[in-house]
Amino acid sequence: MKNFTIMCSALAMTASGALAEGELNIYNWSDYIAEDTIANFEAETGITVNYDVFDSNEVLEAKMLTGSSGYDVVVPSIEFMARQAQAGVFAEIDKDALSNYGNLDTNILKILAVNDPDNTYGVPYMMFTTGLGYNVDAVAERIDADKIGSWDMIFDPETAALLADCGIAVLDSPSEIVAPALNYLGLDPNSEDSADLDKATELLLAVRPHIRYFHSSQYINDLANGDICVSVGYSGDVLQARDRAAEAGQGVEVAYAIPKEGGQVGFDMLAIPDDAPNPENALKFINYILEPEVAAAVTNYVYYANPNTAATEFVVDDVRTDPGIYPPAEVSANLFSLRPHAPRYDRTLTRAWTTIKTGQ
Ligand code: N2P
Repeated sequence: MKNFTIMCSALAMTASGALAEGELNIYNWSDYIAEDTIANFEAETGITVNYDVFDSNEVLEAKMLTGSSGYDVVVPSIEFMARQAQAGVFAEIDKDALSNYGNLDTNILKILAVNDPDNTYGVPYMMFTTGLGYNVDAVAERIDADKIGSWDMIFDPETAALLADCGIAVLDSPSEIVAPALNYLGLDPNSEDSADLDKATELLLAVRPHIRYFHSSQYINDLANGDICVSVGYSGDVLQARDRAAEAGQGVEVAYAIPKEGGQVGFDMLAIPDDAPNPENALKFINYILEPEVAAAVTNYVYYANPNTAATEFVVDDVRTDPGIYPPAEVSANLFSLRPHAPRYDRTLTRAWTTIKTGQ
């Protein structure tokens, strides 16, 4: 009888706890959180998390602009978030509800405020660069050493032709591929001039026959397994591929290079849709991510740098000193960031991207 009473009260507590704490629906990039972050948050708060993933800003943007996504926390890159915020998609962040907000790097907040005045709609989650992932041996067998770690691996038809047989993959993201193509041509990566876009399209069409596929997350496993030898990829994703290759023990060595001609540096933001069903739980999650140990654990697991000054002491040495994760000043000087597109340019870009992908 006594056991039964204890059982009943335990059940009542669980039920009332679950009801009181409720749910949280998160839509994040794939391979972008530590394996235990969500479970730890659930254990600490009693909130039940539904966690979905995407792999490109364009996919997330389509959901946000349609509305009624059902999500409470989403993670757009800053240049996409800025435009979506203008369209009224996001709720203002209640910073008073974020006791850990002061852990954020104030210089980074200032940079982000250029696109999100007063940091109204977003809290920075992680930082990334977009560069080149490659199979060290396969590439060395095929091209000259001075081409390795250069955008020539993707944009120079002669170099790409030498790599085509071992497999080239490219992100399925017009914004993040056309920008480095423009930069490679010596043009402004943020140009919205249609003559510039034509030049970038021409460049990409010239290498199109050598590109095996366009996809924004498949390259992690394919690089790790040796099924492709080069991919345009996000810094941490390529470094995760490097680890998966080492763990598989099949002799595949993967490396990441921020191209010598320069590459994109970006910030992904935690934002709350205006129609989020559980906005209070969204703030609890964002505040949880801002805890130094939590942010550091994500960085240590996914190999993306975080903007949390207080977290740095918890980032392991190998990660903190990896130039692919925390680029040194001389490399950073060569990086560019993206600005929000004008809607009109965006439509032209989408058309150009279809031309590039279909190769005609
Ligand atoms: C995670 C990719 C995040 C960086 N897989 C691109 N925003």
